[in-house]
Amino acid sequence: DTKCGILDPRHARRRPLITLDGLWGFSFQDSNNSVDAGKEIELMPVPASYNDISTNPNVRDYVGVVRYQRSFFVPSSWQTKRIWLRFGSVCYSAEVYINGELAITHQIGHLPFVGEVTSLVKVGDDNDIVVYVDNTLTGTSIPQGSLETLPSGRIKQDYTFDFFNYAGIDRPVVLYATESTYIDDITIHTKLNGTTGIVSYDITIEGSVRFTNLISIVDKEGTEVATNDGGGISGDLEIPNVHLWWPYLMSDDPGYLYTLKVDLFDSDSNLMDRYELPFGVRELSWDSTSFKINGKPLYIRGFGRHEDSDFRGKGLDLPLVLRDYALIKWMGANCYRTSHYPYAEEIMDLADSLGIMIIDEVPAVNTDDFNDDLLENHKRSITETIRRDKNRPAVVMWSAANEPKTADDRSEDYYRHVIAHVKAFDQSRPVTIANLVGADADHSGQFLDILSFNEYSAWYSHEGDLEVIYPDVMTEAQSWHTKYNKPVLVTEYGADTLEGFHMLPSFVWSEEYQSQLLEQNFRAFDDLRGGRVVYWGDDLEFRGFQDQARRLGGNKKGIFTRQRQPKQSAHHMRKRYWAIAALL
Ligand code: GCB
Repeated sequence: DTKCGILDPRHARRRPLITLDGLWGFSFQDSNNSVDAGKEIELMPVPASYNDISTNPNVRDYVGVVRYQRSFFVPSSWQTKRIWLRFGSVCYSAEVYINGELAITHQIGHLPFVGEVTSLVKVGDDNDIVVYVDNTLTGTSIPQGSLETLPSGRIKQDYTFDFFNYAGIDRPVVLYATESTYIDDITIHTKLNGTTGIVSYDITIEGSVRFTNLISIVDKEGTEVATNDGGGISGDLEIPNVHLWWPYLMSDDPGYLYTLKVDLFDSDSNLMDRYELPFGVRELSWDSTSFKINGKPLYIRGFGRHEDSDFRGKGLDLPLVLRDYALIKWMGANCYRTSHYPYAEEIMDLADSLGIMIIDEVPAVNTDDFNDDLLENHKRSITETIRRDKNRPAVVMWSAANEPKTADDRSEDYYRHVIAHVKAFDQSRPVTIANLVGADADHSGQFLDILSFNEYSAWYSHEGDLEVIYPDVMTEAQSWHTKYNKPVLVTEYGADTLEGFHMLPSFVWSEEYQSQLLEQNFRAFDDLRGGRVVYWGDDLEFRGFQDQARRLGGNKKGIFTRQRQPKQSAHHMRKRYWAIAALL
């Protein structure tokens, strides 16, 4: 149900919560596909993708339904409460059974979902949970894929994007309890009036108990700075001399967060629910040549990234999350795009508090058809991404798709609907699409606020000819700007590079070639700057799939290895990012 809220229960202060992370029982359900995946692996960690845990290629490449199972105890103190089950994400679709009864279904990976299970669980007793997870991608799933039957009879999943289709219960699973009446959703918007921050809030309460509520804002030190004195579930609060939310290196105290506290009382003044929403006060604006935060032009120093690592695939791994932020700060970067799906809430929380801006991309990568079912799913992926991330100060832009086929005439109507859907939820942030087609052929730019393009000059065309980069990038950026008169962002560029492979004069795949390729791009970015173009670069090595003979174990364009160590190019880009930060 996308009408209800998806508040993270970990920010609720009166809700008991039980984590269901740990080892679950695991089995393959489709014998025709599993070949002899069979009993290879009978336990599976949650959170994690299941593909790389075993040594069996049939486990890695399995297509179809797998079964996760475990038991859990619900304490008797939950007797009078409503009980909820929440998944941070399951790739791709999930059917959840509690004590043998269907409790929740959900499709589309990388997004949280929740369902009420009060009537299904036995309180004060052991319970059984089974989750069927299907990784099959189809012509209408987001992202899309298709199935192929090989001569051996094995069914193979094909898709056109280049990162491995990891599957499983990739993010934490929690069971939590509320009273019968509880805070279901909170939406806030912030703006500035001189030095005063204006926080508009809109709160949804579910349940039938008569309630009163109290809303207040506390600063980082815990001091109350505004309160609504007990009235109303929507309105404005003012913070005089507001401490603004700034990106990393744009202030001495980046990522400043206040907390919106919502208290819900019954008619006897008993506290029924309390939610503490961290938020930042900042205002975004954009025109035909620039993108500003709190009135200051932004120069985006960033990356495209992936949730991707050895063994875990896309499974949440907190040491890795912190390592990635350490690298981002070391680089002097201030932003990344969640290429090509929304990242875990734990990752997003840190972006908010560290001041790392996010271009939040929905999972629509390489959509290449324009049917109605696909459009509905695409819109739902947007609804669910915005529902989850709408209050985050770090999210400064929505990316509605990566490399869609926007040269196709039918894409015009399709993207008119997609972008209108984003705008119906949120007009405070600009919307972009990371495009691959040239400006001349494109049909999407008319609906966007910021134009983004991916370019692989001297890699997918003119391999080895570094001198083509400067004119290519200049022409491409200028033609986007000329056609639509909007700011332009370079969302991807790069060259696959084998760590430790050196060659002079430089040669494709060498560390020297990657550094020189960046250098040529930087030249173009500098000449394009003049307020008109903001840009960013490419990212991390990640695991691909084996259709790609030109890849070595995956995509190697990262300036960091998959083990999160820098290549020569990272030092190079770092110098530039710190130099740019110092100019501002
Ligand atoms: C792209 C895609 C990205 C790929 C990259 C590449 O344009 O957006 O997902 O990884 O190209 O390296 O081919």
